[in-house]
Amino acid sequence: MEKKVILSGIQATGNLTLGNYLGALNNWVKMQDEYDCYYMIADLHTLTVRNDPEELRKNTLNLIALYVAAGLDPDKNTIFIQSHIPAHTQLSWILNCYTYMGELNRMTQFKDKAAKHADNINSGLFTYPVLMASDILLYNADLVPVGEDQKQHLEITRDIAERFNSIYGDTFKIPEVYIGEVGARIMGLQNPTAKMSKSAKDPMDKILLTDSSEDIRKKLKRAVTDSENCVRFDKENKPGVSNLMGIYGIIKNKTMDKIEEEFKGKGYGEFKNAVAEAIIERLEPLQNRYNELIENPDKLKAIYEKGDKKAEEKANNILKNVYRKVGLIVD
Ligand code: ATP
Ligand code: LTN
Repeated sequence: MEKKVILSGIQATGNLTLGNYLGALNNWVKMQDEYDCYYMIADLHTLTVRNDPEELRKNTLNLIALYVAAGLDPDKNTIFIQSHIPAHTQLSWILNCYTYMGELNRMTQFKDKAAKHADNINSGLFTYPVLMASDILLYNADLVPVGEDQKQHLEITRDIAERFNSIYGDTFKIPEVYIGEVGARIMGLQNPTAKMSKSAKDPMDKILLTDSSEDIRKKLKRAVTDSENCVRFDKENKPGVSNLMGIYGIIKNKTMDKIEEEFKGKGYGEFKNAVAEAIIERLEPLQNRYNELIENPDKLKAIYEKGDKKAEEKANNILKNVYRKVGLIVD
């Protein structure tokens, strides 16, 4: 039987956080044997906010290194760069013509980003979900593993695909969102009611995958908790502690009950230390592999070139079919 197809991606907006790792990458790694996986660097999506061009190029390569360092085997997965496959922007134009302004207006990511970048509410930011739908539909993806925050974008992708299919007959596979059981939403350390985000301005709010052990300890020490001094899971009233428990639980594979038991009668100081050490232990092998790869740009290039080639072939076939269906002349 043919393997089911997975596609996902991450924007090249900066160094990845523990949230990206636990919510996305860590789940991808678990899927690489069972599925035919396509993982891209969403560099075109990154352009929806202002970037320094050199930074963007650097972040794109760093991200490829992080994918591999986190455990994605380039021989098993198709790792590629979105902008290298013209079919993404080509399909995006077509799908724009099948997407309503009203639908895009409801996207919470658009509202959030528009509020954050009030001086640059560009139309790319508005049509971001249409490009994302193109990314997914070009590969006939069955499953799209993402964090909770991307669920709405998957819903609009399905709506666009269904609309297109109902006009032109079966064309696109309708993808399912896959949200991992754990790590779906890691919150900020300083503001535990908002998700940890790699583009957050406050460095204390996020743990980067490349942070040193000292930095991780420092950030955990300063993480916002509450005055109860009791390790108890209660997302509503104790968002800070609950978030740290969530992180610890994923890394140590422990339930919230088990963690409460482990830290019964112990204060936040001891608990935070344990969380910091767990993170450090998990990230160490990843960082070693990352440091090795980043010194070797030729190897990174070979990885994405191989991925680009495979991705392009598949995407072009689907794009051609769409061109034909809507009435464009194809050879
Ligand atoms: P930005 O700050 O640039 O918006 P981000 O940190 O939100 O970036 P994205 O590139 O938007 O990251 O997302 C990459 C992947 O990581 C997506 O699958 C997203 O759902 C997931 N993700 C991002 N932040 C978190 C988080 N705090 N918890 C769990 N998953 C997350
Ligand atoms: N918007 C996504 C990144 C992304 C993506 C995709 C994820 C772009 N294209 C296709 C899954 C499938 C995000 O995580 N912020």
